[in-house]
Amino acid sequence: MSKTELVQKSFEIAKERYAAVGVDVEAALKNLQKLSISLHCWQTDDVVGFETLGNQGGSGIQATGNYPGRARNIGEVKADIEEVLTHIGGTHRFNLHAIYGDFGGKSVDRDQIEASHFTGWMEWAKEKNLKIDFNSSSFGHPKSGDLTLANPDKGIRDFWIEHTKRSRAISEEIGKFQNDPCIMNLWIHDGMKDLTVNRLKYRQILEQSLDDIFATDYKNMKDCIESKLFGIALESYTVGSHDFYLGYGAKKQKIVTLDTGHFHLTESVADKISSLLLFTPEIMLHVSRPVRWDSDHVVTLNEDTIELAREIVRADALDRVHVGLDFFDASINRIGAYVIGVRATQKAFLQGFLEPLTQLREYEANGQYFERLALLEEAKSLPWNAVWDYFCLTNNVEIGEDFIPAVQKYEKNVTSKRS
Ligand code: RNT
Ligand code: ZN
Repeated sequence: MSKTELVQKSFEIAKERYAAVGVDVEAALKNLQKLSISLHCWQTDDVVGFETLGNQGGSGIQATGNYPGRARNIGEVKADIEEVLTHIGGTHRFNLHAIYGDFGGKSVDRDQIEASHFTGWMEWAKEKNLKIDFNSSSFGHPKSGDLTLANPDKGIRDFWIEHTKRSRAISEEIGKFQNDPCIMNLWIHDGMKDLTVNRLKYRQILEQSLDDIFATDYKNMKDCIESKLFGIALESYTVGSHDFYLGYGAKKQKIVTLDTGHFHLTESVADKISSLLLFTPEIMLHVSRPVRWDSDHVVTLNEDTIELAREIVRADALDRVHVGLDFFDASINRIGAYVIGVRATQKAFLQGFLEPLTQLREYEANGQYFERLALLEEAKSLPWNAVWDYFCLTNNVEIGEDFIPAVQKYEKNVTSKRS
């Protein structure tokens, strides 16, 4: 039997198994097809970007590894993303950072960036049927230091306020151009390596800076604010903590970004979805994988990711949740890293879509908790993978591990030739 026939046959069997527990597999496939994942640009080049000075390092984030083949210019980033897209089904988005502008070899400081630096990206994205999301970049700059928007020094603070305002204006232009809101994420590393006696003061400054930044209302972009537990060399205090942004987001109706690597390792990010849905307008996700700390490992199909996806599906909140990825592993093939991470995220959502929710909720309503737990357990081994293979087949992308040689081929022909 050919692989195609095998996949089709397994799919037909899976469909019946799922129907027996009340799950409509075709509906699940439709939902998966609609799931648009924002591909972060920064896995292509280890978060370096294209400013003439280059990322100056530091500022709380760090890519580790020196696997050959990093993208060195905009053309290479585009080529790499185009390659990634050939291995994943669905229609997706592309998440740009401000430092990835097309500065034409000129030194354009962060308080000088304009939409014109991103028109090339916009045109390319349109051609590739991608929608663009955007991020202001506070890190890796001579003025980054330990404090940016929360800096008591007005000169430095104003520089970053200007950068962030411009990032919002650029996002608005992108949103207009693509006729779809550009989701702009604001993450700053601000914090302290050692103990501070001014926790309140920096948070007050940050609140004021944000109020100033958000004073202009836009129609074609949406603001997200991303918290963090700690950054490298900023271990003792983070100004933009989860409590801070949760409070700010609830009060000012801003989208709170949940980066799955930004919490205590035993804290459930999945559990936060249902609360945020009640008090903030929408949710942005940075799906990542922390290994012992915010290590930004490639997303895999682990329990945390599956539970996160399930919670979104259970809350019927797909139209209010933006799914983006955030990892940067410089120690393995970077294109392979994307393909693994996107496919793992899709698999997690597919498992969410295939959950026998009606039956589970019926058990719960009846107080049948043994039955609920039993079905939850059995659902884990229902043949979701047959549905996944069918999704890949119908999307004309590799089935299972067949994407490995495809990625190897690109490495041989393209990335291995970069010095
Ligand atoms: C850092 C945050 C942030 C960055 C990107 C590059 O810890 O997760 O989202 O990873 O903006
Ligand atoms: Zn993040």
